[in-house]
Amino acid sequence: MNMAPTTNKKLLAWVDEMTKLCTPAQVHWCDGSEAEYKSLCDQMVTAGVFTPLNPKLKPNCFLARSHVSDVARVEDRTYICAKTKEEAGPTNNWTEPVEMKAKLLAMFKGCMAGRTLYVIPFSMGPLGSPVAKIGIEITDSPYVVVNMRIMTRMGAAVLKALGNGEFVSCMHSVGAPLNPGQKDTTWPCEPDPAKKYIVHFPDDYSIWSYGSGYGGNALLGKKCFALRIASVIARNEGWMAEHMLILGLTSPQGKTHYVCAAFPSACGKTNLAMMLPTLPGWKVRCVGDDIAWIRIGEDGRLYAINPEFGFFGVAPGTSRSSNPNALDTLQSNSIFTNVALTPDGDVWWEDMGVPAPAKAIDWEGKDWTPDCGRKAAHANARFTAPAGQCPVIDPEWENPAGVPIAAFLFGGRRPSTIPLVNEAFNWEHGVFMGSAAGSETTAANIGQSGVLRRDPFAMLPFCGYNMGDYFKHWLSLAGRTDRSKLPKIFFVNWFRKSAEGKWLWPGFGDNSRVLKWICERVEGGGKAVKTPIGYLPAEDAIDLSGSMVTAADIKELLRVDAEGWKKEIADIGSNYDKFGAHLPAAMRGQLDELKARLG
Ligand code: SAT
Ligand code: MN
Repeated sequence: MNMAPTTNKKLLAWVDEMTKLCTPAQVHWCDGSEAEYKSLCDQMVTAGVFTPLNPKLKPNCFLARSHVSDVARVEDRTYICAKTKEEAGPTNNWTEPVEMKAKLLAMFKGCMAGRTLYVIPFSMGPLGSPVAKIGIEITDSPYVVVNMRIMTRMGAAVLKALGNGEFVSCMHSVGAPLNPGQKDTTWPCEPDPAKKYIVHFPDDYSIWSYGSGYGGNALLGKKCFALRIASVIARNEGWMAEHMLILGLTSPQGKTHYVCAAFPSACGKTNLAMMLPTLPGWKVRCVGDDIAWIRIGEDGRLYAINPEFGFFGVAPGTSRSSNPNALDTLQSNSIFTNVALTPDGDVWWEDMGVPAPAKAIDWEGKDWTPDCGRKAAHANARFTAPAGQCPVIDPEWENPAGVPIAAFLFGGRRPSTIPLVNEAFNWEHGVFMGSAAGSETTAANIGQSGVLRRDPFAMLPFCGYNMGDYFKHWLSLAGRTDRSKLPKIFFVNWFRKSAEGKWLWPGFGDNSRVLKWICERVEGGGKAVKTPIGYLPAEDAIDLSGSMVTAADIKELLRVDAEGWKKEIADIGSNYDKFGAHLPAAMRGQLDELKARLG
């Protein structure tokens, strides 16, 4: 046990209480140093948890394989334990908090036997930024410690910044105590899905996660803190915690606009965030790929920071053609989970854009060949990579004040009805667009493929309170600043198909063509036509120079499909019904006005 490097009474008392509850063999306060990282990685290599990759190909990189029962975030085991079910709202699981606390205390009792309890001080946001917030995660997983060091600013400097201040307490255990003499498994966890719990207490800003060691279930700074708990803090304090990428787009003339975009999972957020534009002379720079914390600045504009320090990206599908900058980011100092291992000690996954190796070890640790009928990597295999290694990381990405936001984008995977890009008439109409967002499910989602799932603001799994009240919070921004300073709002859809089922839009780097029009609109230019659904680009307004998109395709991409919209309106309306009295009247009003405009 190392000495507690803090005099924060609340923190000392909490760590003491949790140590007594979980009865670990030892306690380790993480200092966040390189030496500590190395020693934990070495320890996991010795234990067989980590496989070091070939240092010539992937220096300082490791591969981990999770238990087959522990491969993704588990939404059905995720709870928002507000005082009442109504406060949690219709889109969240809820249990009465006193009852849930009792259940958790029983589960955590003795749960770290034979293991080390690690105390991880971390900052979401640049250290010392007035916008940043500090969390302390307690975990019994060294895998979590090393991932947290990549994903957050972590260690001794955070404790110093914390002083005697407040922190969000994040309690985590893999839920696999070790009896004396018992041999550990390479991925300890609670294999019974019904015994995993990811629990949030919005009233005391605390998180308890039990039974899983994977991703957002275990790296508690990300979805649990920076979205679910932060959305509650943001509502209470008058700012916003959003599931959005942040990118800077620079024109050939050198003018930069920052854009925040919210898309449900499997819509290419990481790809857009670090895109290589096909339009000559245009540059995209990445501030963040997943989460934005947004505040009103002194000048009345909205400013965003990326609270994270790394990328936790989906590996399958990441290739030279889909996202060359992500591939360059993960070449060193990265952790890979549930991808395949090649004979030369490199990693491989499906749709990596390089030929499959003749043989490999798959994500379950089994021998694999291209014709064996199984996928080599799990569909939700991930890389954890330092954001600072991204070749197009924005020079302002660690600016403690954030970057000024010119536009918000909402989007989803929508094969029909929704046009390529649609600009809201005003703030309220834009909030309506966000509330109506949805995406067709893919094989990467759990459940049936090809059904439309409404995912307002891409926050369905991440809003820490009643989503109807969250819509209200968005609307309230208009009353907190000069309306003319608010970002313009757009709805985009890269996934529209023709009647014959062919993709109409190339996507990826060609999305820069849409971003260019958005920047023109922000600057007061860009040709647009007023339609019943919003301002659409005039037919020749999108720069298609050098692209394969035909005149007929762009016409179809920008067509108002009145019949489709009637169905859309009915579906949005029935989704609204579930919010009852919590749905702001302005949202139903927007829906009625849209209906009236369509005639
Ligand atoms: O596993 S995470 O929740 O961190 C990421 C995701 O689900 O997109
Ligand atoms: Mn996400």
